[in-house]
Amino acid sequence: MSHDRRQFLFRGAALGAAAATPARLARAATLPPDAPPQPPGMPHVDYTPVETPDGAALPFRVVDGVKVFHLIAGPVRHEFAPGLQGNCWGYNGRVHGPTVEAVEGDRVRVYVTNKLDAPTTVHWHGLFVPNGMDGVGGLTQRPIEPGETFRYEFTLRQHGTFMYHSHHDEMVQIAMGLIGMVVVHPRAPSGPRPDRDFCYMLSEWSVKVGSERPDPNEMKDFDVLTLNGKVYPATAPMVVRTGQRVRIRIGNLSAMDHHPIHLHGHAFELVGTDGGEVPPGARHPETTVLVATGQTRTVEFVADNPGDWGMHCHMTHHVMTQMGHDLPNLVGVDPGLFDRKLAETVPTFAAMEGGAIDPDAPDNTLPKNSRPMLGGTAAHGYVTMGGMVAVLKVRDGIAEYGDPGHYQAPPGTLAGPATAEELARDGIGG
Ligand SMILES: [Cu+2]
Repeated sequence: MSHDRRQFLFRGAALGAAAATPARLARAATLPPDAPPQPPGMPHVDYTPVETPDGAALPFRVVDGVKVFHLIAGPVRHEFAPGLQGNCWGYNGRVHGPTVEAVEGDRVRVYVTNKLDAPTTVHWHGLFVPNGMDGVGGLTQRPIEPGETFRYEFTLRQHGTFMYHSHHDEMVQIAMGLIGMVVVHPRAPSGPRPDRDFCYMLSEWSVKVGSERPDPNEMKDFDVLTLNGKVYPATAPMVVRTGQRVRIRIGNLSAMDHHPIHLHGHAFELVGTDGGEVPPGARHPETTVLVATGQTRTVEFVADNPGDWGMHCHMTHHVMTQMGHDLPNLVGVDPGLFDRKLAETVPTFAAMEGGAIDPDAPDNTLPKNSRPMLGGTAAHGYVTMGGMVAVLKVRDGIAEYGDPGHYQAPPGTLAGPATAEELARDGIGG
C-alpha cells in the first residue's frame, strides 16, 4: 500500500467519523494519624523530582513549616494536539491540574479557589486525611461556591502515587478535566532510588468532530483518549539514558474505562498502588499493567534497551483519535472503487488523488477542530497509532533529556525485505 493510499484511507476514515458525527499488599501508613508535621524549616529530604510530561508541578511556598499550595479551578482552553482544541475545565490554567508533589510527613495546606460557574470540591484520592478534608460535596463539606476559596489542610502520613479530583457533580466535572496527580515521596526510601520519575494521568473525552466542548453525557463512545491531556503524536516523549532506573506512575480517572498500559522493549515491576507500596517479595515482572479507573499503578524498570519504545493502552480503539464507530466494514473493499466514489463526493479528495494536494502538507481535508484518527510520521513512515500513546526514548550516554529525534537502528538490527540468498539459505518458499 502506497504512502499516498494510506494517507487517503486515513483521511477517508476521519471523514467517515465526521459524517457519523490486592488489599493484603497495601502497606500500612508509616506515620500514625497524630504524627506531628515536620518541624518548621522542612529538613531537606533528598528525592528524585517527579516529571509530568506535557504537565507541570504545582508551585508552593513554605509558611511556618507548612507547604502552602493554591489550586484555581476554572475554564481552560486546551489543545489535545495541533488542530484539536477543547473548551475544558482545569486547575491553574491547565488540563489536567498541576502535579502536587510533597514528602511523607509534610504538613500541606491547599487553598482551592473556584472560578467556575458551578460549585465544586476537591477530593484527595487515596490520601489518609481527616474526614472533614475529604472533599466529598454534601457528605464531608458543603461545596465551594463560585468565587469562594476553601482551605484544605492535613499531614501526609503515606508515600506513593495518589490523585485529586472534583467530588461534586463528578460525572460532569471529571469529564471536563478537573483532575490531577499527587506524588508523595517517602521520608525514608526502602528501595533503590530511581534516576527518573514520570507521572501520567489517563483520561477519556468525547469531543465529536467539529465540536469543542467535551460531552460529559457520553457513556461509551469516547473518541479522545489522553495521556496527561494529550493525544499521540502530541505527547512528549520520555527521554532516558541507557541504564537508568525509571519509575512511571500512572493514574486513571477516565469516566468509564480501564486502560491496560503496555511498554515495549522492557519488563517492569509493579511497586505501588494508591493503597501503598507493594512489598518486594510480592513484585513480579510484567509488560502490561491494568490501570482501572480510580486506580494508580507505579512501575519500575531499568531502561537497558536503546531505542524508541511505545508505551500505550492496549485497547486498540484507545490508540486512535476521533475514530468513527458507525462506519460499515470496509475490510476487503476494493479501495479503487471506494476512492472514486469518495472523490465524486468530495472534490478535495479528487484533487489529492490527482496529485494537486501534497499528502504531507497540513491536512486541509479534515473537518473543523478534528485530528486524523491515527498518528504521525516517524523514522520509517506513518505510525498507525494515535490517542493514548507516548514514546520512551532510550539513548546511550546522553547528558540531557531534550528530544533526541528518531532512533537509528544499528546495522543488522532493522527488519527489512529478505534477500533471495537468505530465503534460499533457510529454505523459505516464495
Ligand atoms: Cu485504554
